[in-house]
Amino acid sequence: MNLAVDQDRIVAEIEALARISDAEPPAVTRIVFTPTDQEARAWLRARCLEAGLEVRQDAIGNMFALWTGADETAAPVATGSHIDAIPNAGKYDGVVGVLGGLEAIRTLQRTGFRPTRAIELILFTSEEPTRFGIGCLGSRMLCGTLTVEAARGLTDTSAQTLEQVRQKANIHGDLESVRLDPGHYSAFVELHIEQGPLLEHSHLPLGIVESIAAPASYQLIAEGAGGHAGGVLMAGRNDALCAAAEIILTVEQAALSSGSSDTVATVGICDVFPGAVNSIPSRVRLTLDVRDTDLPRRERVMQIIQDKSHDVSDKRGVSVQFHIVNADAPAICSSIVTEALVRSCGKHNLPFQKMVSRAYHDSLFMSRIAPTGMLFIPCRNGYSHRPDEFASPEDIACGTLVLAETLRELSR
Ligand code: HGY
Ligand code: MN
Ligand code: MN
Repeated sequence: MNLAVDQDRIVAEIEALARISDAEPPAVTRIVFTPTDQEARAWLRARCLEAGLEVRQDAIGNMFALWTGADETAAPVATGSHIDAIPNAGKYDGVVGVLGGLEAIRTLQRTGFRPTRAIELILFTSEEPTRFGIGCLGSRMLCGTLTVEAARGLTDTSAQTLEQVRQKANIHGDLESVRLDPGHYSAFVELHIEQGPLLEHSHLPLGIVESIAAPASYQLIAEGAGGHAGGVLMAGRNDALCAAAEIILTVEQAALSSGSSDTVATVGICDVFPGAVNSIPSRVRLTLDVRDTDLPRRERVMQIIQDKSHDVSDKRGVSVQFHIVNADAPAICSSIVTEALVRSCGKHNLPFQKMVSRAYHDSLFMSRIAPTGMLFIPCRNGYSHRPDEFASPEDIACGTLVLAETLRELSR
């Protein structure tokens, strides 16, 4: 039976969710476990209950909405993404995968289809690193790459522990119960905006992801003597910010000279202490985000950055300490899922291209416990993590249609 996505409804729901935000429209800010995030979760829960799904939440706040299958012994097939948003972001990152997954389920329901395997929609907790400094907190715990002990050691930007934040957000349960075994799901598929310009440049509506680049992030602390901006002559300074500035340019140069455009490196945060106009910076905190599709190449770039940072440290008499936050392997998508996506595109005569995901996603970690694939739709100018992030209703509906078709095949 033909599948017909309700394009108007999914667009209206994306707009409704975007209004649950701590930023002035068109920007969206929705930091995990804030009252706004809780309100958005409650809104989504209501939509899932309306669709007749069984909703539960685990001890780290991952939310699961289950459409039971005819064979309750069969491992479900899952889809999903995130709704948390970094400050001053757009309304589509993550949301397209959650609301697209819900609409894909409703589209199948409207045809009278009954899955053999259950289909489960997952809302992952804290895909963005904004609050706890590490991305994909919920999916890392689901697949076990983040241990309960390591999770308990996390603190947020206001120095609250994960436990304190969880309690305030009224999320309970034993964190040990979050982890799912390999085989818990038969497959996982995530619909997401590309967050890059390639599909738009190719004038294609769909991208089938073959691999997800390997992300690593570090905190870098530079410490010098500081002192009075007037009284300390230039020759005697150990200016932590000047050292950090040299290191930031080293980061850029190391990525540019890696030999591949697949290497990217970014210093996204620079905190200066004491931050006074007439005081020499004595302490600087930088965050470093380095990614590559090739793990050994990423490691080589990191080594160059660390070696050159220590040269700057020696030259300037400023101590430099690296603290690793995460260093993950890339993910190779499963042919079980990518071939089902190809067949689904074929059924609807929709063109696509195979591609790499340069952003990380919860799929990076779901691939550790289930055959995983991703389906991209274009976003205008490739913009994301910006208020002018945009995906067209037609592209969202097209991605949702192929997702529905793929879930139909994988749940048979
Ligand atoms: O940073 C990322 O790749 C993702 O958008 N959190
Ligand atoms: Mn994002
Ligand atoms: Mn995302």
